[in-house]
Amino acid sequence: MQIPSTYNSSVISPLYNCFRNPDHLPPTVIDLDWSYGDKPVDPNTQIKYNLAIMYTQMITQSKTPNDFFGKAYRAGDDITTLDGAGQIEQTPHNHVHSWTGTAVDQSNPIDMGALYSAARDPIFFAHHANVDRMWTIWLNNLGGSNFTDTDWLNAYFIFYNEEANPVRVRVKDCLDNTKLGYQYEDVPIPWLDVSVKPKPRAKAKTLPSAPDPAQVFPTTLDKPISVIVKRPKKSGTGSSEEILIIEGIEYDKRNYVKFNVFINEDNVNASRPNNTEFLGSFSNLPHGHRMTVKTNKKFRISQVLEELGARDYDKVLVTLIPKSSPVKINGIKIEFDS
Ligand SMILES: [Cu+2]
Repeated sequence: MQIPSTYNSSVISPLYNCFRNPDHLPPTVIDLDWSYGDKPVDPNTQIKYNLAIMYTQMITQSKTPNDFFGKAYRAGDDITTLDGAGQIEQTPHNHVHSWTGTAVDQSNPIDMGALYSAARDPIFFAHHANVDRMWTIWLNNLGGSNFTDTDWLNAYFIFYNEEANPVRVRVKDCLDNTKLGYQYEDVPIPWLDVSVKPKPRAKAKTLPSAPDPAQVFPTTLDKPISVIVKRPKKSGTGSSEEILIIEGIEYDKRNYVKFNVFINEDNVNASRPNNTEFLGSFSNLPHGHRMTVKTNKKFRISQVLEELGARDYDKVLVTLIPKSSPVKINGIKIEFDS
């Protein structure tokens, strides 16, 4: 879980890039939910956290293609009000970018830490190939399925072939990697093992008092915020899977944005990424142009509440911890999965 040595030798490797965070060169172990300013932990502990993060993101939080990939984004859609990026795009994808990039100038990144400059670093291609590999693992090992939406299947991109002629390649022609002539090495995948799954830090707590979301939002997340959110009552035959929705997260796309989210955690400082109370994070990698966007972040919480011994609670405590410049947030609610 570190930058492979072949990417790190300026003498022998064209894969070397000088614009990487000097504190994150080998043998430093990557932090898959890294925030600017995070203090390093010992390598074995970091590996334990990373395995727990992968279990959460790939198994607990990614039940459908929309969970994994994010909501549909069609030509003509208003991109300033998106309904949410995919779980994997956020964590680990975004954090591998920002962890690898240099921390020299957060407001003007020229490296893996920003969307517009990431592909200047050769390690970008290994990173994205690995995200593709996560998709294949999700399909083959975790019962995932591809989208059937024809807008997605027929979407196309123009590439140049080996004779330098442009060719149109459709998404539906790229879904089976064996047809593309490659397969991933059959290596152990330790995060598939249930033993790495996050464990509750403390079970069945008495929740501290905190305001109702309506008393707090809309607000700017410039300090930790805790609210008590009512759970919906089940009626009818629809899904009983509850989704925590952080609504109307508003920020400028040029900015690095991150905040962490905890559920039923009365002592956030004691919580670690391998605790069930840590739901995950919201993040944005800086883009090149100014654009104010509004989006939502969703977490599946039914299984989490069960594991926290809170199945029968009628309310949950949600805590947001800012890890970047402030964002505006419009509200927090819980709905059944639609
Ligand atoms: Cu990327």
